[in-house]
Amino acid sequence: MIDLYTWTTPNGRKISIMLEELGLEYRVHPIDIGAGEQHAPAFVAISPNNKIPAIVDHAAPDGGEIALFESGAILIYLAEKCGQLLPTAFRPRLEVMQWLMFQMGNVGPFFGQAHHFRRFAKQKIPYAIERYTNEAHRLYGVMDRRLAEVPYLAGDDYTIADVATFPWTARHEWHGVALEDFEHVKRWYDTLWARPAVEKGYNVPPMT
Ligand SMILES: N[C@@H](CCC(=O)N[C@@H](CS)C(=O)NCC(=O)O)C(=O)O
Repeated sequence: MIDLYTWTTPNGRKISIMLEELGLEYRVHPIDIGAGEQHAPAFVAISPNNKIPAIVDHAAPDGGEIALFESGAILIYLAEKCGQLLPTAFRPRLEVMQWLMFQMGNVGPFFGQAHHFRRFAKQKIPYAIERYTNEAHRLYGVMDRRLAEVPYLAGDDYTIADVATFPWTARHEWHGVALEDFEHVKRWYDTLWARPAVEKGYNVPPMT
């Protein structure tokens, strides 16, 4: 059994989608980050950066219990635990790693800033809105060129690089991007939505 600490945000949804893909049993613990629950000492003991997602796996491959934070690390852990969605061969594995790191270092942080300045900041700062909206468009261009060549971000197969990136693109309206302007991303996006595990995992925890 895996305990999943999560909220209705892209980083949280990566892990519920992954758990659904793998068919692992998990218990959901909603951490309401709008209400400050990420700062509770019991949660910080599991996730020292006080952010969701985090997991506790009570049956780690070494026989012990393991707590993990950082969505990229959690995806790699779950993929390795189950031997799925992350190839072991040298070059295919590196393809996945580079597109996963592209998500972790670019897509997540820059789309997140775009959401903050476009939707949540009380003061609307044109410079910040333009900077992060432009960067979001540039990143869709990178993905579109890649997906013009291959069906999935890391190549021929669906991997954790796709699992990590999908929930961010599902918020395309929030970062001011029209998917129709990026036809290859749109094709990939529609393919992923058609996966039952993606649809199920995306709705964890349910919106209230
Ligand atoms: N790099 C981290 C980022 C996690 C993250 O930013 N989580 C957000 C929600 S999507 C959060 O918990 N924010 C609460 C806060 O910053 O106080 C990951 O990928 O796990």
